Amino acid sequence: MLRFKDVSYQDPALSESLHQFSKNELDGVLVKNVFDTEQIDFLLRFFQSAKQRLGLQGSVMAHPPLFTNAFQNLKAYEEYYTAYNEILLDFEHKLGKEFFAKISATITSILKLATETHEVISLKHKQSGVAAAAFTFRELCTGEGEFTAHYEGLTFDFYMDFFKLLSPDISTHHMFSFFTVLQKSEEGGELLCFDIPCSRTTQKVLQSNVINDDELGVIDFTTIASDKIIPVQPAAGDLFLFSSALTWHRVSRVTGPSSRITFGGFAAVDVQKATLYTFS
Ligand SMILES: O=C(O)CCC(=O)C(=O)O
Repeated sequence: MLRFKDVSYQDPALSESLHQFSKNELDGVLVKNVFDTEQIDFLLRFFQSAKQRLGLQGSVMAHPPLFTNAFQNLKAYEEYYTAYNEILLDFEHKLGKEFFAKISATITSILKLATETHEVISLKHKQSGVAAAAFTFRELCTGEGEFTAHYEGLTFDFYMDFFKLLSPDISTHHMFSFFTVLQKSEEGGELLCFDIPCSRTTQKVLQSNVINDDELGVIDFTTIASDKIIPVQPAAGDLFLFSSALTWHRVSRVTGPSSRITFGGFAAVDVQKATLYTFS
């Protein structure tokens, strides 16, 4: 059974919960009330204006230029994502140093406690030296926006060539996701985690939300028994971190009038477990 825990950012039990996460005694921690309304509004306004400046429409997902460097067939997206990523990397200046430093320090202090590392660095591309944005915005628009069932371990095995281009070596088994909700949709856009083993080598994605597992057979994540589903319902300003490399999850299609907007990224420890690397 997946082990998730809720804890308030102000609660002295926060460090203990994050310590348990670092020891794999918890699979996820929902940290309540990390960011206040002013910070959330600021991030939202920043994202909306960046989107407008880039002429982006519809749902937006993270995609660092690192991906476009690694794969020729993604060349068509290069301009789009390079511009998007530049804005993210430049975001410290755009938001104001102090403001950014506070948000970044809050997230990194949580990530450090969650991994028992002392340093947090952005992953870099080996040849180009381009750093991945530590955080990104993701918007799921109504009617089309969703994340189909996946776990990052499967995705990262698929993109192994991409990870070889990164410096230094990170442990993709121990990577995790973190995000804060900036805007919820009135309906849909729910994060659903599944109590289904992640066998990594025995699973094939047949179509969106349907996989074939050598041991478990065909699984349709849209019709799965409710006792295998753990819905996670972060409110705006909460930060959720979970071991996404080894947890099946999906975000249901957004159907309410408002889009769902989150701010977060991925984190992984290097093979020596000394440094934490963030990327998005
Ligand atoms: O809700 C989000 O922004 C992302 C959820 C997710 O699929 C992930 O972090 O891996």
